[in-house]
Amino acid sequence: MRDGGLAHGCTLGGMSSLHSAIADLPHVTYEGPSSTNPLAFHWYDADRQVEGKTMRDHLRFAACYWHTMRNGLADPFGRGTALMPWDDGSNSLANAKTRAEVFFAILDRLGIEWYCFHDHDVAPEGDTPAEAASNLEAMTDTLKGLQDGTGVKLLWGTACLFAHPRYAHGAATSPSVDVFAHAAGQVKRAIDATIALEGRGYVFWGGREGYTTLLNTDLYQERVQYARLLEMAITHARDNGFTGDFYIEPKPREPSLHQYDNDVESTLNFLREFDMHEDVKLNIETNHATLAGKSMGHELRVAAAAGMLGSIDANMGDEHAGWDTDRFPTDLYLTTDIMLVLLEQGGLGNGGLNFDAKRRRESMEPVDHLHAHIAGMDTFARGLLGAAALRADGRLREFMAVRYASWSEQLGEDILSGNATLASLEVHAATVGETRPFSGRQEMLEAIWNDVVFAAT
Ligand code: XUL
Ligand code: CO
Repeated sequence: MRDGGLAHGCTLGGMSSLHSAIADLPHVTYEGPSSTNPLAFHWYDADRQVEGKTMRDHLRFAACYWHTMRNGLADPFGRGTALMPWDDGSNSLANAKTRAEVFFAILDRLGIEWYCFHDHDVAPEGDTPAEAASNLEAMTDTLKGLQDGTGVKLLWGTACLFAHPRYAHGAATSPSVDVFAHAAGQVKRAIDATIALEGRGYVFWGGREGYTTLLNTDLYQERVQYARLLEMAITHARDNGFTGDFYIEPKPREPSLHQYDNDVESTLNFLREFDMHEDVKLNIETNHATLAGKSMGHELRVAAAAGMLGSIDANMGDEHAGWDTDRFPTDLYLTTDIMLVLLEQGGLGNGGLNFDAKRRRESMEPVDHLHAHIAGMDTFARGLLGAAALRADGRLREFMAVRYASWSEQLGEDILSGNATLASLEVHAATVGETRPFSGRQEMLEAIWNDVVFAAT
C-alpha cells in the first residue's frame, strides 16, 4: 500500500496480540489477469495510470467499519455465522480497541487506505450520554494512533441514529423533543470525532427518519425538524474547523415504510426547499438505488447534473429481493457505468468508493474479508478500464451528439435561450411538415458497449 506498510503478521502501532486469525492472512498484491491466485489482484494495479491518474486515485477505495467488524452475518431467522475469534462479544473498551486493530490489519492486507465508521460501531454506547462521550473520545485516540501508524485516512464519519430504542420514532424527526436533543448531542460528538480524525466527509443517513403510518405522523413538521438538525450540524462543524463535505445518503423503504430521503430527486428537493443545496452533497449507494426502483446510473447522473454527486457507497442489491442485501459489487456492467459517470465529472473530490457491503452468511471465515474486497476492487478496476475504453472509443458519445444535433441549430438555440413561443413553433411545424422516424439504435449501442468493455485490458 505505502512505504512503511505493516510487515506480515507483525504487531500494529505498538499494540501486541493481533489475533492469529488475522495475522496469518497474506498481503494481497497485483499479479495480473493471467493469475489464478484468488488472494491476488488480477485487475487492481494501484499505481497504473488511466487517463493521467493512478487507479488508486480514481477509485479511492474505503472499507466500512460496520459490516467489516460489527456484522455477525445474522438474519431475521438465525444467529450470526461470522467467525470473529478476536472478538470476546463484550461491550468493553478493550474489546473495541482489539476490533480496531484487527480492522486496520485487514485494511493493511488489502492496501485499502480509507475507511468509514458510525460512532457506535467503533465505541461502546455506554448507559449515558456521558459514557458515550468518553468512550468515543477514547476510541478516537485509538483510531488516531492507528491512522498515524499506518497512513490510513478517514473518508467519512457518521452517527448511528437508528439502533437505540429511543429512536423508534426517528431521531431528528422524532415527535419527542428530548429524543431530538439526544440525537443532536450524538451528532455533535460524531462530528467532533470526525474532525479529530481529519475525516474528509460527514454523512447523514436518515436511518429512522421516516414513518410507518400517516395516522400518527405530521409529515411537514418532521421534515422541518430534520432540516434544523442538519443546519445545526453544519454550523457546529464549520465553527470547529471542519473543511470537508457533508453528504445525505438517500434510501427508500428501510427501515421505515417511507423514508424521507427516498431517492436522489426527493433528497435534492429537500435540500433546495430548506436552502442547504450549497452545503450538502449526496452519498449514493447502489443497493439504495435498487430499492428505489432506479438504476445506479440514473441516480448518479441526476446528482451529477445538479453538481451534487459527492461520494459513493459501493455495493449492489438484488432485483429479486425487496431488502438491502448489500452485496460486494461484482457486476461489471454496474462498475463500468459508475466509473463512466465519475470520469465524465472528473472524479469525486473529497469522496470515494466506500464498500458498504457485507459478505454472505455462508462466507463466514476471516479470509472471506479478503476475497470479498478483492472481488469488489478488481471489478471496479475493470470498470475503470472499461469506462476509459468507452471514452477512448468515442462511438457512444458521438451517437449521442448526433442524436441531439438539431438542438445546436438556430431553432434549437432560440428555444433554449427563451426566444421562441408556442405560436412561432406552430408556424415552424407547419413549414417543416411531418418528421421522419429515426432509430435510437439501442441494440447496436449495447453491442458496441459489450465489444469495447469486454475487450478492455
Ligand atoms: C444503511 C446504510 C448506512 C449508511 C451509513 O443502509 O447504507 O450504513 O451508509 O449510516
Ligand atoms: Co450506505
